[in-house]
Amino acid sequence: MINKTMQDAINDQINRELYSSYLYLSMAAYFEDKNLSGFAHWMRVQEAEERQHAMKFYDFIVERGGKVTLKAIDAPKTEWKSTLEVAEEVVAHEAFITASIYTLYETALKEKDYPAQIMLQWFISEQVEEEKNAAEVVANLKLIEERGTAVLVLDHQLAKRAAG
Ligand code: OFO
Repeated sequence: MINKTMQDAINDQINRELYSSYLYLSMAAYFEDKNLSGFAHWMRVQEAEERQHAMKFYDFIVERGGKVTLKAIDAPKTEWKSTLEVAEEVVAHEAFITASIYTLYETALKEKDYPAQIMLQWFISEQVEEEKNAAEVVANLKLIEERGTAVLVLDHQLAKRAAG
């Protein structure tokens, strides 16, 4: 059975994952409004992944005989200055999530919660991928300095990204 310290920490992480989902959905809405459907698609894929992350944590608590407690999700930002600013915010947010996963892992070590350590290893690997993907978009955007047609080429490329 999961102990209270670990349960509370994971419940907080569920909230962070759901906030991530909400933030990325807000970014998708920003891009839809700018008619950048490829970027919007990228954010929709990210948004769905974050809900899956939240559910992985949710299921883990349930499987370990604990109680999921949902908390209020903060309202996300709705406006950004540019496409680059959004992408940079995704990178910063993923770095924040990575730090929170590491803190959870440290708690799992301290609490000698071995199943939580195994479960969190999946997230540690996933974060490497998430940070890399977001950093690539920032690098591409910087490269083309947001010049009209080049942004559209990148938009087209992102539109092909498969879910999962
Ligand atoms: Fe984007 O990361 Fe969740 O965990």
